[in-house]
Amino acid sequence: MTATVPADVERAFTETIERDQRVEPRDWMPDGYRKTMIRQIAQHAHSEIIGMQPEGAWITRAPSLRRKAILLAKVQDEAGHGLYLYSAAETLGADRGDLTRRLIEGRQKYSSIFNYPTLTFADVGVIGWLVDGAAICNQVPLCRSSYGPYARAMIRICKEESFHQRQGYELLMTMMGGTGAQRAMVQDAVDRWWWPSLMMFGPPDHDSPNSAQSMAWKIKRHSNDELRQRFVDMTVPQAEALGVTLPDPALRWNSERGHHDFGDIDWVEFKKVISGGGPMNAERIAHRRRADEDGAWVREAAAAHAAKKRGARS
Ligand code: FAQ
Repeated sequence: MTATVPADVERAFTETIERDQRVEPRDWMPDGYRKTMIRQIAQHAHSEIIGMQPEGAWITRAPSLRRKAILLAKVQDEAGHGLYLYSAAETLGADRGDLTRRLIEGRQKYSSIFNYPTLTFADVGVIGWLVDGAAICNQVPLCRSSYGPYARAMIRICKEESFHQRQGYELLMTMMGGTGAQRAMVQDAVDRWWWPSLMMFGPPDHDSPNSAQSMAWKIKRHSNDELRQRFVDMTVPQAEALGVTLPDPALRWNSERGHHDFGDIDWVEFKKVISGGGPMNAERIAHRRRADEDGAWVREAAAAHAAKKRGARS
């Protein structure tokens, strides 16, 4: 297909990227670029939708009306992010129903982080602090991603993620000012979520097959390891202020590098989780499949209503 593309059309795409301008849905783009964007945006959308489950499990058990209202708003925001992102994928010619089918059938990925259980209410705070914190680190540069609809969706998403992170930190601050049992609950949640949060940034640069091309197309602006390092450097002082210990004996400031050194990530665990073998993968997908089946009548009714309206107009 690319062979039949006139040279000036292909050049226009290359120049758009070189000049740091945005590629828009109407523009010609290489098949590989379109495929990569659909893959990344779909995985991101699926992550937001599956990502509603770990915290959603605590809505009915939130310890106060205030905490329930905050959590409900956060989980609703995640649904909204999923919807913007599916819309962005549709501008590339993807079909939303098809993307959902691929997710449910295990043919498309979602973030590894959502395959861990939320055992106590402290997990809600730690997800806000660490998981949304990692998401912000990864997504702020995506506001300058070369595909226009994705970059614009990211601007709004990042503003909301920033609120999410603060609510998590505030919840943890409150718990750390509480009883010994509450402080222990926070430390236990930090111990369980720290390493999975570092895995969110993806495999190490030497084992990241998509990075080189995505960086050349300015879809990604920084490598997986660069963003992971940025997250560690940002989080260490926050942990100190909170009074928790990050579960890594190798974590220390390296004045020569001007960064924190940290221990080895368990990439075997990461690979297991992203291939469907994490602690909660089966449950997350089963839940999503049930929601899809339960919603089938709504989609059918909406389609019948739209067809009726079209008929009335003609
Ligand atoms: N989990 O070559 P690379 C959120 C896959 S935030 C699962 O490095 P790439 C907010 C990767 O897809 C979470 N799979 O890939 C929230 C590829 O597989 P494929 C979502 C992973 O794309 C907070 C293979 O490994 N954020 O939801 C992961 O260049 C709280 C090789 O990797 C985004 O999606 C992983 N962690 O870089 C919601 C951000 N890492 O497709 C609720 C946008 C890698 O070749 C509560 N995405 N893989 O079979 C990105 O920035 C990039 O796609 C990366 C991966 C950095 C995630």
